[in-house]
Amino acid sequence: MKIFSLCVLLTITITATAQEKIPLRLWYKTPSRNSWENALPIGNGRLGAMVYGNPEEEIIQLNEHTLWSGGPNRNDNPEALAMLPKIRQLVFDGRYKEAEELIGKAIITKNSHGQMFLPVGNFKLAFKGHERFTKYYRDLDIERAVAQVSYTVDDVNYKREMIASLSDSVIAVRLTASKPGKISFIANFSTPQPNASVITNTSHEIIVAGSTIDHEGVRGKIRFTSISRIKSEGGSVTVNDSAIIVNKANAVTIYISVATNFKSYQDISGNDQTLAKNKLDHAYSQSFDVLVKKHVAEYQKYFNRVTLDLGTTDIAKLPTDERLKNFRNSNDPHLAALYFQFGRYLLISSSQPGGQPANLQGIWNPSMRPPWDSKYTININAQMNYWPAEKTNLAELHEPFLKMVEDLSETGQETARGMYGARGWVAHHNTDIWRTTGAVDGALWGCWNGSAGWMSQHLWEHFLYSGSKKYLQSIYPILKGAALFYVDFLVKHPNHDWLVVNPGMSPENAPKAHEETSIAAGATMDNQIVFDILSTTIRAAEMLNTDRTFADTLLALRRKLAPMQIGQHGQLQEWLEDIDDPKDQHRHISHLYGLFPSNQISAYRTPQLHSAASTTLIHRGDVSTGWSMGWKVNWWARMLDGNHAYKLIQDQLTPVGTNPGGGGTYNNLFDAHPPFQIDGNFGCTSGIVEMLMQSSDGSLHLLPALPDKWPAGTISGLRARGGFEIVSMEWEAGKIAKVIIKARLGGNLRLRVPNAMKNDNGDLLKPSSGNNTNPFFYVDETPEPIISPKANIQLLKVKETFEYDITTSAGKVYTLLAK
Ligand code: FUC
Repeated sequence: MKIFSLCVLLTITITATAQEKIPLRLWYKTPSRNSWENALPIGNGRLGAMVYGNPEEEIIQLNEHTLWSGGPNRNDNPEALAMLPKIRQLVFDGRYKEAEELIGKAIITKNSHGQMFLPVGNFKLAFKGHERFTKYYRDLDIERAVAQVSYTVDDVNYKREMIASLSDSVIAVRLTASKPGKISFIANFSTPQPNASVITNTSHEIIVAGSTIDHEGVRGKIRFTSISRIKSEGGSVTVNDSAIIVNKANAVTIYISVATNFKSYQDISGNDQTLAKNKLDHAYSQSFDVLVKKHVAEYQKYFNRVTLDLGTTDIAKLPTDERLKNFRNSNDPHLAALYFQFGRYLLISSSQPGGQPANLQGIWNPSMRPPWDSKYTININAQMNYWPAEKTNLAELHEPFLKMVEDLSETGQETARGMYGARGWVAHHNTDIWRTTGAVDGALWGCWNGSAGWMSQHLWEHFLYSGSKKYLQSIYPILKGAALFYVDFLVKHPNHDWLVVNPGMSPENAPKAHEETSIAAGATMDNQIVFDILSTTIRAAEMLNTDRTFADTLLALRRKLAPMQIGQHGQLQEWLEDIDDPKDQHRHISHLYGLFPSNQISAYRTPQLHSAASTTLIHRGDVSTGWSMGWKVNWWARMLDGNHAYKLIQDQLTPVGTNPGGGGTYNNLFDAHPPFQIDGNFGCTSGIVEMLMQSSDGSLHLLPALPDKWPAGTISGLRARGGFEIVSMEWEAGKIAKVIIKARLGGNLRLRVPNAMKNDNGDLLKPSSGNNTNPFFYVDETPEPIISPKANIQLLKVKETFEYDITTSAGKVYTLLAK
């Protein structure tokens, strides 16, 4: 009897430890000091702030989403049109160096190479004597989107809480102490903006106002105003020329607002002063507690839609920086879940409807000369930011990006016409808040013109997830414009019967055989993107029952595109010619666009291409820049190889500086290119979904790439194409125990699972047969690849799965259990 009770007791204790809920927090035992990459990000899509948490000097580094250098401008190069035939001929003749030179003169802009996203400045609070702190703690609670700092000085416990209010458009800071009259500090504001002034007033305000800088010949036309106002409870508040001095207060609340005159890429007629004041007054009339309550409710409306539990081990009790250091060599599945949710936190904080899309740094940049201008690189990075949006149930937050695509479809028409004599619209490899669509940086990067085709897929995906025909109707002209460009721009290759993009490129990679230039005709990624935008437009026209003749034109064009090719090493060819170097480890593996985010390469439908993609991935290696590793998590998930995908998560969740020659992660869990670039965060969040659920290959596929490290877990709230929502899914020993799926739109649910399932009433499920009748799961057939006679293709072993067809009705919920 005694032995029995001991056993019971032991079991209970072990289970209790295992199930102890570790909150989703980034927390540390040390302040950030002067390291921006240790500070913690808060944001509401309009305002971003980095909180340093230093006891003796708090720094709140501020950003506003529309504070950019320059003003409305265009950067097309009008010389392109006349030179286009010559450039094309040089490329077809293999005279790449000469082509590159001419492109540098005639296609690359002579105006702005893109404007910069800039900081407002640093709001600082100096606390005399607080360098003698003990019991230090700071965190970012991503379940509530609140940052907190606490410590003790001379037996007084001090606390700071900070939010970037999603409901009230201000940054709010609350200072409290365990004893009355103990809060004394000096507040000031320093701005790196040369055309701004800082003043204080007797309303206990610090006002920063000015205009942004000129850059690359474009006049700085953004005007901005920031007002920080201090509300003190007890004590005294005095003001001098540059600072506000609070003495012996019981508690203090600080409200910070920022506004600019930016209304749209072509309208800067807003009144920054009035806007900043109105926002501030509105927030100031509310207590900090009320603001927090409203903010948390608004935040959780998004955040709580998805939960992920991959299990918890004891290491999860350590501070975040220590967990990061240990991740590679420990078993910390909770950190992977935290990192996944941090990606969602970052999207909620940096991308809100009506605002600007998350840029290379989201909404967090302290520098007047940020890396790559902290703008939008649209040959991968900006798209990657939005990969998690639909599938992690944050579809509304896709809006700023989709709106940017709409803007570009307007500005890019003039670029298409003026530079290439083509209808429709085009954009090159970068854009900025002014929605410039010219070619920048230099021929090696800037001459790539595939972003319109790629970005348009985001609009299409937004439709596939929501099923709204009204939305499809509204975006059809944008899809059509991106396709129309290719109707006019594709040219016949002199040695093949194919229509190709010329000049084009496989972004940023410059093979020896092309004289170490990146210029190409018919690069695989270009072909894949054209295939997608033509297919999407054809499909959209069909679904809207419109434009049949145009769709037929596109269909005829599509037949003339070059198919994918498998080269001599068994690799997916990056270019039209079989010139890949198996030792090439370039960070861009653009031709795998066809594997992810596109679905032209599939384990089930195109096994030879799938094998070639795997060879390419192996040649290119794992460790690379942060975003490249983030993409690789998604690719390995599409290879259905969970363990390799997990290996990439390990490589990514490695402290920056530890991966020789590659990226990693900073202590604040920001992705390191290096330097900080947010795309890797979003890419990895998307990749974790792709490991647990995919819906791009004709079915809803659950646990397609589960690593051995995550044998058991639960997830709720993911969204799939066709309006299906995983209400919850539980798996054990790598098999699905139970899944509940909501069919928002109804229709056939084709389910692919690793183990046999049954209905919760015990009924057997119908095995799948024929094509999936659900229109949102329609997949265009990938043309047969051309295979080099030298290629030795080893088809990959694909794990057995079970596939069912379940007829669903709109709004109904379906529960399935392991058989
Ligand atoms: C592309 C990449 C770089 C970097 C930059 C912002 O040019 O090749 O690695 O991510 O964008």
